[in-house]
Amino acid sequence: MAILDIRVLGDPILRQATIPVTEITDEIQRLIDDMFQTMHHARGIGLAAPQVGRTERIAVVDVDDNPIVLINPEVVQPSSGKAKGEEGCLSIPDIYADVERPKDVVVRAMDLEGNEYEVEATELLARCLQHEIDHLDGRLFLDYLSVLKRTAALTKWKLEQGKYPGFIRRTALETPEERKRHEHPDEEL
Ligand code: K1U
Ligand code: ZN
Repeated sequence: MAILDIRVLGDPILRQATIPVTEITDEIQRLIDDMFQTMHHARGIGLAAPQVGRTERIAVVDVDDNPIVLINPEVVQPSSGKAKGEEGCLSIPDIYADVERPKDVVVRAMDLEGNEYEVEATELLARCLQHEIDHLDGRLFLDYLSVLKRTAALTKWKLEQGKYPGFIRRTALETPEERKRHEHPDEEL
């Protein structure tokens, strides 16, 4: 398994629609394993393939220790009731905002064995599933903000983005220990 680099705001791949998966190969299974490891390492509750530079329609989520694989997911039933809640994004580090979305959703997707399933979700899981499916359609939570709030978020992001040359967040090297191990692989910590 591997911790993958995460693409950040400004990388065009985050604005591209993804391509449905037609065959669940060993390579796709490895990608999904790596996505779980990357998401957990980054302390996220979801991760979509474009965030790790891939174009497949795949996402993973893990809310309340309930890991879910989503291959070719679609929201099939959004509730008419809406809810506002705070969102962050592993591709826009340190920027948070309240986003209004359908409160509950039914999502249809395929699992690792290629079996179709539906998940009925409420609260944080519903929000996270919608956030990840948005990534697969090239949408980001910033797109839902008022002009004023989006401008404020983008102004803050301009101050942050220099930390991510080439729009790459090297998640595996975010702690001083990880950086030291990378720079001096033969030294004991
Ligand atoms: O797709 C992503 O960028 C992951 C994102 C998912 C998400 C968080 C909050 C609401 C909706 C979707 C994150 O995990 S960002 C990390 C984070 O801010 C967070 C972690 C745990 C609970 C709440 C937020
Ligand atoms: Zn995100």
